[in-house]
Amino acid sequence: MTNLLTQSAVERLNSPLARRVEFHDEVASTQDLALELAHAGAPHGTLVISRIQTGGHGRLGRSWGSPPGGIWMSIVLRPELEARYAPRMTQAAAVGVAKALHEIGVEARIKWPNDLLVEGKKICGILAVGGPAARREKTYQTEFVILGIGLNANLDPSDLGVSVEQAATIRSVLGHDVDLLELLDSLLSHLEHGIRHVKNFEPILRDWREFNCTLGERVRVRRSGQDFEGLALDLNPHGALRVATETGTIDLFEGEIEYVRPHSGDDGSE
Ligand code: BT5
Repeated sequence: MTNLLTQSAVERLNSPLARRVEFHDEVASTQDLALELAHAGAPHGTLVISRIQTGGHGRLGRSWGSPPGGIWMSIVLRPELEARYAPRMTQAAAVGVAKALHEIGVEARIKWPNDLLVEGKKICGILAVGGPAARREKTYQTEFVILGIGLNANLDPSDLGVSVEQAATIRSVLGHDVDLLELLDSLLSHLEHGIRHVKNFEPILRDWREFNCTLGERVRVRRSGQDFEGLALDLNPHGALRVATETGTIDLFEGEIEYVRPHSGDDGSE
């Protein structure tokens, strides 16, 4: 028997990341709603989740297909994190999602910065957006982070409005549906663990190295109008990707990468 994903069922999970739950049947974007709530003072652990999003989006305003059957959620976090460590949040979340997926037999790998892929196809996208930074003692801290997770679960890749060559779902990987409430429970507890370690990042770094599919790849980087190639060397302690290029080693805090595979072309995912 599968559990229904409802407001009260999510509340009963008793997760520190779901201390306040806003469950919707349909919203434009859980991310935009969570952002509004955060600006209005919503506490750490405010979870906005919806069965459907009509205006789900990724980075740079790209649209995110969000029909029924996925987990579309955004969490208000107040991690008291120095602003310069903000990129760690995406990587900590990626590790949390990877662990939850591996537990159910979905061997997803992290593609820097914010994708989880199964055999090169995207099954989850992460969107961590920092709020304003405020000066606290000698450092700048992010007031809040909105952590958005879009996880393709009980639906077909063809439902998503993107090329089926580029998207995977839990159903397409396992050949059956899963209990969304149990999945959410596991996801929240792995995310909570990751977020707790965002200041003492070493354990996350270790897990990230184990789950990633980016290190050791030749990558083409697109960053604010620049376009160059290099070898992905490591994740640095800030959560940035260290890339060896012809002109030296650089740390990428944001940007897009494509894998360069001389014989088969890149994997086409973004
Ligand atoms: C991301 O953006 O991967 C972050 C997506 C975050 C979505 C969540 S859902 C809950 C919360 N509310 C929101 O409104 N957003 C967050 P980006 O790296 O920009 O990738 C976007 C690209 O992924 C698109 O341009 C498509 O190519 C592809 N795409 C769109 N929908 C997809 C899906 N459901 N599954 C796989 N790929 C998809």
